[in-house]
Amino acid sequence: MAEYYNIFTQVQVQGPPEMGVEEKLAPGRSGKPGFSRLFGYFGNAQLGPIHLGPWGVVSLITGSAWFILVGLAFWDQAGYNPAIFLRDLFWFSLEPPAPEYGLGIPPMGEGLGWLIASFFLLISVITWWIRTYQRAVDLKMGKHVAWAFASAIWLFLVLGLIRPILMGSWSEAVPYGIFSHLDWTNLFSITYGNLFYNPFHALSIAFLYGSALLFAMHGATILAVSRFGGEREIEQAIDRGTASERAALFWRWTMGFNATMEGIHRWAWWFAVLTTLTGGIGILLTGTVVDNWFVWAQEHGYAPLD
Ligand code: 07D
Ligand code: 07D
Repeated sequence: MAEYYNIFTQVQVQGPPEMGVEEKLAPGRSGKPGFSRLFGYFGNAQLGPIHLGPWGVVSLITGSAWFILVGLAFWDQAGYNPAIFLRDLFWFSLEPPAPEYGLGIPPMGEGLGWLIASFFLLISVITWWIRTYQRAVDLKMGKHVAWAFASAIWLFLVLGLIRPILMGSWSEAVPYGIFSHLDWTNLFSITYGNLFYNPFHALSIAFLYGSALLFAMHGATILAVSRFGGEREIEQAIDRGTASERAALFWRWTMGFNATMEGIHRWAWWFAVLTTLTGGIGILLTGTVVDNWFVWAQEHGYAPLD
């Protein structure tokens, strides 16, 4: 029977809460640890304690300020009617200032709300990044999570800060709304002559699709050898057991090539990171260097002339 205690059927052993490494490495942890069997099915059953720290506090406060400002704008658009607020929630939008304001300060109701909310979102995202970096420093870890997150932040900054500044107008930035940000995305593509002819958009898509494929392959492979202890990947990376031997053989026999227990995580990291890294380059070039991607593609032999 023991062989069937794999990651699907693990017994949720529960002892005293695991407090982690020494207290001095994570000062200011808050919350009394609790346990949830349901959470145990999805991940670890223990909840908390959580490290807040000054950066965490700033991030949560400014993130909430952004969220509340957007919510208040929506509430205003709903005419302070809760039924309409719920009905039209996905269609409300907090819009950036109109083009005539350039990078100036617009009056309230004409984009000032968007500008203030954006300021808070910027602080929130940056301080959350510092938090990921600082937690890794304190735990003497590599900074891989922070640098991967930085790649997503790069695209976020290009979309909402760097490109609007280069274009000389906040009106270039993305509105805060569920469907309005999709409309913005669509309009952006149309305005600049079809984003499909932007090779960086194509690269970003290839890395996005590649990330999904790699994640599926890796997740499936580890699950498939979990009965041999495959989910203890890191031990298997330095001391290959039968699980990683079989996982490697599976792929070598299937497609002639196999990653290694360590290397597969580098593949995954780079594919995910390159999605937003190439994407950010593509957006940065749009309207600044290239006005029409279809025309650009024709001129560069990327699209047929007729
Ligand atoms: C699953 C991790 C959890 C995160 C989630 C997102 C908010 C926003 C809204 C206050 C994978 C939480 C969302 C806090 C609250 C308000 C008004 C991550 C997971 C669940 N988009 N986008 C979504 C953002 C851009 C595009 C969904 C953010 C670009 C398309 C969600 C940003 C362009 C589609 C969302 C951002 C673009 C979406 C699901 C920032 C080009 C969809 C996201 C800050 C890249 C999909 C209705 C998800 C959808 C969707 C959030 C930027 C295109 C609301 C925060 C400008 C085509 N986007 N997006 O699961 O269903 O991410 O939209 O840059 O089809 Mg978007
Ligand atoms: C947005 C990184 C920033 C997010 C951060 C998160 C919070 C929430 C709350 C946890 C997503 C902050 C989080 C604040 C915290 C909680 C609760 C990552 C972001 C920091 N496209 N397209 C891409 C495809 C078309 C367009 C990328 C496919 C059309 C524009 C991706 C198709 C038009 C932009 C991609 C397609 C168009 C993109 C995004 C198909 C519209 C971008 C990668 C099959 C009609 C973005 C270079 C990503 C980009 C982008 C895929 C079609 C427009 C690969 C598959 C032609 C304007 N598109 N697209 O990871 O980088 O985003 O482009 O048709 O800006 Mg596209």
